[in-house]
Amino acid sequence: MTMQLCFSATSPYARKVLMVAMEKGLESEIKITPMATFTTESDIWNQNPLGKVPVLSTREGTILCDSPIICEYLDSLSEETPLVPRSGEGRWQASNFHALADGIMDASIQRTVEIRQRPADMQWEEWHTRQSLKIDKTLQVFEAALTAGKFAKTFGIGEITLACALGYLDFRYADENWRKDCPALAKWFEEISQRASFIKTSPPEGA
Ligand SMILES: N[C@@H](CCC(=O)N[C@@H](CS)C(=O)NCC(=O)O)C(=O)O
Repeated sequence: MTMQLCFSATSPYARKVLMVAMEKGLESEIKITPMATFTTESDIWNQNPLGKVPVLSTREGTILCDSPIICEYLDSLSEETPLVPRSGEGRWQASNFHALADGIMDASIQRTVEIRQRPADMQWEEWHTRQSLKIDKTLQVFEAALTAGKFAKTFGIGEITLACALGYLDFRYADENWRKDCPALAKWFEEISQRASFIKTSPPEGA
């Protein structure tokens, strides 16, 4: 059965899933269906009771609703280019990097929702500060891990997710310049940004 991906071009989680599909050579098996989010009118509610993208309808027709589980499913479809080592310490390292980079996305999305959905006179400054603290602290963890040579030699799930999280910071918060305190990460990101899967999934400018 053709897989179907409920997608939003501005969602870093959806971008991660599509990048995973591309890195695994599965792109041609997936029909991409754009979905509106943050509205009760959207068809996304018929796919996911949480009203969020991404959602994947699998080869078997099972509906998967959260990006980590979708990535795990796609990775399981072939032994080629495994995105998570199948066993050993590397497995937990990769999964932890995945969770931390997802956390950068979570904190960034919290800020974006606050800024874009909530009236200007109801903005809660402390909330932005708290989310920014999470982002800054996690970026420093990645900066230290990269400097200590702890990134995977291949482009694994942790690296893909981090690339999407940094891409999202550039997309929504370019003026805050995350690069200033993360020189190693900035250099790594410049190289990673040349990958076809990253270029092809860039969010549309001005969206
Ligand atoms: N934990 C989820 C998060 C997905 C998520 O928050 N998606 C956002 C778009 S970036 C969304 O659809 N939000 C709509 C809503 O919260 O109503 C995942 O990893 O897939």
